[in-house]
Amino acid sequence: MQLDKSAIEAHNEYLIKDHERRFNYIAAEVQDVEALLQKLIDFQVAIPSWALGTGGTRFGRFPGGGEPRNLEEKIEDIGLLHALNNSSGAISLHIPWDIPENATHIKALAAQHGLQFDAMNSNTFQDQPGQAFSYKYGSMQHVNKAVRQQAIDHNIEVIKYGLDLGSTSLTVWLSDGSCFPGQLNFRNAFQNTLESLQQVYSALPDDWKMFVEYKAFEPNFYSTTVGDWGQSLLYASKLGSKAYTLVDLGHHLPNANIEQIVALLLMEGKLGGFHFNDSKYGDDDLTVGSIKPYQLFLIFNELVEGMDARGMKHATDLGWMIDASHNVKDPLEDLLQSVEAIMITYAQALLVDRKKLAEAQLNNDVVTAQEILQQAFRTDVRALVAAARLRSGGALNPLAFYRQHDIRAGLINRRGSKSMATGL
Ligand code: PSV
Ligand code: MN
Ligand code: MN
Repeated sequence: MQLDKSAIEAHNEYLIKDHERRFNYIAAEVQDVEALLQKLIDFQVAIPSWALGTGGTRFGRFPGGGEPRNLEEKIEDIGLLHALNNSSGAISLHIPWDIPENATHIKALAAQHGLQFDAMNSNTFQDQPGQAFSYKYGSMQHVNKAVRQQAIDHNIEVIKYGLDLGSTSLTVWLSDGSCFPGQLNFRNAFQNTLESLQQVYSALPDDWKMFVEYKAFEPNFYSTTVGDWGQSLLYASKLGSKAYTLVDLGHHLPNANIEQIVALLLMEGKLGGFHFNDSKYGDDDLTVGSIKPYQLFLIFNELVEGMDARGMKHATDLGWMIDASHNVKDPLEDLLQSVEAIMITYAQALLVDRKKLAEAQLNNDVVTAQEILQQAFRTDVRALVAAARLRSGGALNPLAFYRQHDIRAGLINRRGSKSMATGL
């Protein structure tokens, strides 16, 4: 299904007067509104192929119907999001949840929807049918070399799938670790993991990046072998210049200062990928910006500042992806909300008066520094984000469009009320 462009135009026409009034008000406040709009237009966030169905917990899953039944339908769903917001122009695949059997066909289909292939994700945290060895006690850290080799081979296979699709990065998230004290020799687990990652790294094409994603806990609850940014940075540094740390917002211990972590990783040139979500307790994978919007702003503030300091392009020099799960919401509505939250927060971070902030810092003027940040955070930038969407052919209000056109009902009609997408 492709969205009818004339329906989007009609929607925009209906909302345009109200939009222009709000846009003119905020545009007058912004220094270089054209430059800001262009940055918003350029910014794209990848959607993971596993986030298009309802997520579950170990207590259950409650699918709402019309979920994509295969990779083609997942691409179609992301195409729909992208047609509405023009900011979701990439898809990230998890192997073997979504195997592109016919890469040429899948690539062409994605291109029809204006989508590129973002990072490829490997999976050595679940056992697959027919697999020779179990990952129960880890994969790349495993005491048995044959298990480690199986995990290495899988990652190399994932790179091959990615090459066929035009992807240029591999994200490795390992659930390796231990559940009880004494279970692991920490140093051996680290060394085995490093050696395994080195094997994968040596199969990485020259123009590819490898992202090492860390996570403090779950599914292991005593130790995790890539448990924090220190460990990830150690691996990435030892691996070489194509290896980077990936920050997933939900993967920290409570109250971690993620904005400081981001600043230092950028300073070291070792921040490569970013997974957006929000959380109250752990790796909750909730809608971006739904729980701690000010924290998200502070993180974006460091991202913009740090990337500018290194001359990095905001839109392309980091791998941006949403990594959220939807237990009670329509996944597509939730993803629209997440993308909107990202764009709003990015726009607010672009509004920070960096010259004045630097002056305040040099003068130890704590109050002014806080005022500058909060001034940007408290600015209603929604009309700026909508204007960027309008210019690139999207809908002024994607969520309202989605509801007015009863898109979920159409999907249920075609795919059935019992369809279940693959993923966690
Ligand atoms: C692990 O919690 C994680 O954040 C990794 O990125 C996985 O690939 C993804 O979630 C699976 O949902
Ligand atoms: Mn993640
Ligand atoms: Mn996670």
